[in-house]
Amino acid sequence: MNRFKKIGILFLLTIGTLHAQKDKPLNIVWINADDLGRELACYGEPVVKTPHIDALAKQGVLYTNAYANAPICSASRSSQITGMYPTAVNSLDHRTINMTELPDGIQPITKFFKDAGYFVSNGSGLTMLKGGGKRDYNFTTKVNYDGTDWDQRKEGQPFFAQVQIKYPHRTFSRDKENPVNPDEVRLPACYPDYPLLRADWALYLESVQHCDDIVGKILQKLEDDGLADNTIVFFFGDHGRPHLRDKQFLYEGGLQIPLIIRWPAHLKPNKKDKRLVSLVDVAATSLAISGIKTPYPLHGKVFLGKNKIKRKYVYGFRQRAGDAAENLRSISNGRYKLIWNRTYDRPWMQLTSYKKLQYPAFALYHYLHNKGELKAPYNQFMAETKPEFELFDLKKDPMEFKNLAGDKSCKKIKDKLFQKLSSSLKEYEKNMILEDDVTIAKAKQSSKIYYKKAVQKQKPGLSVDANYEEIVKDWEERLLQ
Ligand SMILES: [Ca+2]
Repeated sequence: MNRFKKIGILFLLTIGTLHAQKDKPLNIVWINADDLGRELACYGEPVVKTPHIDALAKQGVLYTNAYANAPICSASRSSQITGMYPTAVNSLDHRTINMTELPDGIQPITKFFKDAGYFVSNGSGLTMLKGGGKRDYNFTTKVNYDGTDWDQRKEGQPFFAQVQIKYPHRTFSRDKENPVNPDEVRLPACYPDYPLLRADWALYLESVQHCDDIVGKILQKLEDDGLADNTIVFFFGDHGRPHLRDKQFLYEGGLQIPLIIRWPAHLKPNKKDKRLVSLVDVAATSLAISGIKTPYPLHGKVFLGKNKIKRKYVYGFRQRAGDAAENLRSISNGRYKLIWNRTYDRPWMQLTSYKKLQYPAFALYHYLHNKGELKAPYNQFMAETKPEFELFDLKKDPMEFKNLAGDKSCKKIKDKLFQKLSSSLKEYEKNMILEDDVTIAKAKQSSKIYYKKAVQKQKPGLSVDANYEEIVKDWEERLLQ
């Protein structure tokens, strides 16, 4: 064989190998941070130190308009793992009491990955995938994972791996190496400036820094395992930040999430993407870019790859959270948001034992309000009832304080959003079983027991019957020393 022929064969062999590598399925990793809002340096948050997540954003695309569709763990996670809205899988009530199987033949997306030959895992970031990760699904259908760590797969097997990070979920953890000074934080404008709230916010940011540490370790593991180049990483929060008017509510702080995607050699690095993305889309997109089809259409929309579609609206869903039974829905086109408070007869600040225990702001608002000292516009949140509709111009009023629902000049947009929301809900809510009074009473009773036990354990010295003034004092002793 002459020299040129040899080189020619070698060239063809090389091309062949490259081609085979290109066609090999890519691995998918979801890094899911519990209760993480967009309070990261790469999203413009001052003071907080998040070098690993910032580096990921530089290597990938940062989504500036990504939203969860339920502002609470279990409902959001049930939606993430099915690619369906939480109402469609009867999973909207937090830790649903009367759990059902997934309806209409709906399956967790893990099944479709497994059927396609993927190793499917769910590991805890805190234990570097040695232990199982948080599930928190509100349905009885089993979600079968093959393991906790991609190391456990067969040689050459592609994987769909979830990494669950318990930070920054409350109870917050101090970061002794990089403490955040409460005097230097930028409190969101939807909260009044009180030392207690600054201290709580600083602790939140320190917990975000713990989250960043773990993200760094997981990305390093991918690198060390030689997998960084053929793995698509999705990093996101399971819903918005764990603060008073945020988590559990359909305001921006409850639904806004960070979303960063690194897809080597496909997505141009260090870019921002302004498109509306819903967290339910991550499932549909992960399957589509892996070439996996589902036997029924998912509610999530594909936003990457050749079959991507533009999403015009994002939806928000809220039902019972602990003792607080609600029925709230929202729709947003990115500029205007309509919230439909179907349970308008009750206050926003009805008792949530979890918030009473964990959120200094819950006690502080009640305490200040009782004294007539909670100022406008913050005191709106203490009203005895809600309006049935709230319409906000997110550009002019990002803190959502000025309700435009009764404004004549906004009638057209309000009607348009309501029409779209109510027609969409006919489809999305058809499998939602509303809890009856007996079930809600059961939830209230168990929340009461939870509060009693937790106070005795976490706050010795504080009476279970302590009033809001006493609870605030207790928080001040804990946080303002
Ligand atoms: Ca959560």
